[in-house]
Amino acid sequence: MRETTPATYRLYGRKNSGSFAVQVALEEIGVPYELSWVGSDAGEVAAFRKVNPTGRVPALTLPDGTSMFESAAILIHLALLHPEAALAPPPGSSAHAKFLQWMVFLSANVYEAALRIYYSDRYSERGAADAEAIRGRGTEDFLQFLGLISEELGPYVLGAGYSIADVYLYMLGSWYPDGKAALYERLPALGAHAEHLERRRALTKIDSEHAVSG
Ligand SMILES: N[C@@H](CCC(=O)N[C@@H](CS)C(=O)NCC(=O)O)C(=O)O
Repeated sequence: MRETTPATYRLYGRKNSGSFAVQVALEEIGVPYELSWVGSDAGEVAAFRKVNPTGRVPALTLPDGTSMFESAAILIHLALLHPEAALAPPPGSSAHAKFLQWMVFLSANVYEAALRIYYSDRYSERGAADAEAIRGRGTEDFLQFLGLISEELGPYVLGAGYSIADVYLYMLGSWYPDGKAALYERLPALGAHAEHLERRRALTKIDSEHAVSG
């Protein structure tokens, strides 16, 4: 009989980064995975570009050896591949359409605004000279986009039903520069949402490992 090594996922991440939501998804699915923390120094990032040419985390190597990046794409793929984990409504349903809508909204708007906050000097040829203004506008946009989704919570992103979009939202909110408590004061619906999520074992486990700031 042929011996095979059990195929596993390999998640490339960094503390306080977008790998948080992917790690929670893998925990909720209950599949084996290995974790590679990618350091920020130039040599490590250069080596990591073989896995993800953008040099950014998260990236996920699938059990067949394929590597993929973009946090929303990874989460959607995992949700579709592991329907038993109920990370998303059934594909083709209207609820799944809303799931896709919010996943892309969070990635294209909230995550993007967070990058302007944390990498503000990259957004102008003048570098650090314009960073404060860029950070300020990024923070305003971040709050505006979160405000928009917070009005839809009931208590979850999709209403009564939990999905991995909730973990994605929770993670992004935790990046608010003044901390989670200040964000929840501004947007109480997000605070109530976080209380629901903090009852989930996988999330609290990874929250303590990542020590997401806030
Ligand atoms: N659109 C990408 C953004 C990924 C991204 O920018 N990740 C940040 C950490 S949260 C990163 O790797 N930053 C390092 C850098 O840009 O040098 C995604 O959703 O995965």
